[in-house]
Amino acid sequence: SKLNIAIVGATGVVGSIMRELLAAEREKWGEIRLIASPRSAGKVLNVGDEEITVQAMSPEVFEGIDIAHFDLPDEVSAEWVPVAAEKGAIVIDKSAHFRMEDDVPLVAPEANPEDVRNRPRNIIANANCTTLTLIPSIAPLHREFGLASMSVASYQAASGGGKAGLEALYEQVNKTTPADGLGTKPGDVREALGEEANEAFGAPLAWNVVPKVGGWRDGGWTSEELKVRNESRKMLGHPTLKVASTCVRVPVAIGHAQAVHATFENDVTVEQARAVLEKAEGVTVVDDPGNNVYPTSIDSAGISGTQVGRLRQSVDFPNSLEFFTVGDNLIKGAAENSMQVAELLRKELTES
Ligand code: 2RA
Repeated sequence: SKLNIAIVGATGVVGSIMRELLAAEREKWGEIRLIASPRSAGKVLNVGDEEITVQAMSPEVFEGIDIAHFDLPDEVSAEWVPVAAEKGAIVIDKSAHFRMEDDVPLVAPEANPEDVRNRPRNIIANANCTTLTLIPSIAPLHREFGLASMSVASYQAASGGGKAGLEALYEQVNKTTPADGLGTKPGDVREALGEEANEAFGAPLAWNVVPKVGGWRDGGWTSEELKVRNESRKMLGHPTLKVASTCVRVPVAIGHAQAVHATFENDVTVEQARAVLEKAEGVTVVDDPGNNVYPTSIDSAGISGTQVGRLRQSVDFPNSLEFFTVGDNLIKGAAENSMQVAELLRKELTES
């Protein structure tokens, strides 16, 4: 029989994409239950044509649910994910809380689909959006050529900060339009936007590029930079992978981009790498630079999977490649990966 699904955090920006993705494959699933904080309970939301009333979070609301997709702040997931699992649901959790725990698999189908089966706590974690938009290209290259190290610089969209982040960017852009001459003198953008423009991203994002994503950690690192390192190591099954990362917020609505320098154990040519990427799941090669064809953030918005281009042989480093990759941070970076993990579970539980 069909599996019953819960979307927990149904009213958020990722929750609304989850509802769209579910509507597109509605026939695969049983009941769909929408769950959110008591504040949102009673709202009616659509999954396709179906109108579903949002229910408040409680232990009982998970009765009869087979798979629960969670998209909640870390501390709320920490409390409620074990409750849902206790009630018998397999939880796919998008928060950072469980990701690095040894008895919780961290799964992207392009890297380690087999790990879904190893879930002693009935919890499967979904990685951070920056890691998830990198994995579809780096994982197949690692399988083929053996990744030794990577250096990653990210260019992350405002919607990584949820609805509030996106609204903050629009507000700042609207407040600085027309912008003739703005951003050409020290302090002019800060003055135009006022102190409150520091709240969402630590510095104004309109007309700016901000080298801080997430919270500060020891040694001057940000939480986001450490996630790229630690989560990549775990999903690639490569605990000694050398990773350098710098995470940066850019004034873009949707689409996390990354410039990657990757060094492999084995020889690799651009032609070989391109052949691997062209066959890889979740990757579209967009790489015809002479015709201005390369991945850009705006072209990734609303699109499944990731795009890769600007593929080059490193000039000064042996066995190394440079490339640029972009993916919709709300789709492959969150909702789509969660749905792909659910699909692995559906096949395991209903087709074996
Ligand atoms: C961001 N990675 O882009 C975060 C969201 N999980 O802010």
